[in-house]
Amino acid sequence: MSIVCNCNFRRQILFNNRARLKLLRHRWQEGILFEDKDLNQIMNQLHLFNQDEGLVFPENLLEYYPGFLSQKESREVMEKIISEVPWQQRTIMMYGKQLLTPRLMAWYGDKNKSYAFSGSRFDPIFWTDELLYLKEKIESSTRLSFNSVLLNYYRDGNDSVAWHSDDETELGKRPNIASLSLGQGRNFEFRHKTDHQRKYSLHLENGSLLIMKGDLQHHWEHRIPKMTTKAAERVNLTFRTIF
Ligand SMILES: O=C(O)CCC(=O)C(=O)O
Ligand SMILES: [Mn+2]
Repeated sequence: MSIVCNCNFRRQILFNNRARLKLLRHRWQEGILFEDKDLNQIMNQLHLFNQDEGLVFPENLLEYYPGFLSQKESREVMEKIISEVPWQQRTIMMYGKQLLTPRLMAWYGDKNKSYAFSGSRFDPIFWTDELLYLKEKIESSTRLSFNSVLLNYYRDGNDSVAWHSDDETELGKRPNIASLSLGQGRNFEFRHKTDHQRKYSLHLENGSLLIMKGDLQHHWEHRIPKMTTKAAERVNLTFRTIF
């Protein structure tokens, strides 16, 4: 896991360790046991750095929980989802042109929770047991609730998602979006809408959970860029609330 910014490498490490520490604290609050050695290792690493540096990315916009699912469970869930979901490659409007999405997609959720973006409308397929299990696991850990999920299937490193923000009106003003990553680790890049020099990259690992919240979608765009090296498949699930 690494958060990369164009300013300070030490801050990246600090961010990673704090995010991990927060996950462990969170698990502790949930009454889930974790190994002391994990915590000690992280605390020791934290002491290597200047405590005053602060977080690179504000915690009120973003939380990152690596290892939300185990490596093994993540791979198993990914294989099942890939084989069971009726994937579609959609036509969307981007930069004034009709383009095929460079990835496969599907939309699941409660009845009547349709979602439209970039000129493409998705009507929901009703929850499978697998997706319902993941939704409930995320809901009980985060104390957030969701009624739908967008699935993206990146077949290899050539698949991607272009710069965008998830700011459609049906998601509400400050949407909470829980993004579960399975399979190949990929870089998730953010840039500020009015200052593209303010750019960050978070490596989303197999089994990690990212919570996007607050004003993130209002002020920042994100993307998954294509990879220049050979890459395996990845599935990303973004749990959302449609109002
Ligand atoms: O694949 C990801 O991690 C992000 C996907 C995404 O941003 C989206 O579908 O809106
Ligand atoms: Mn998005």
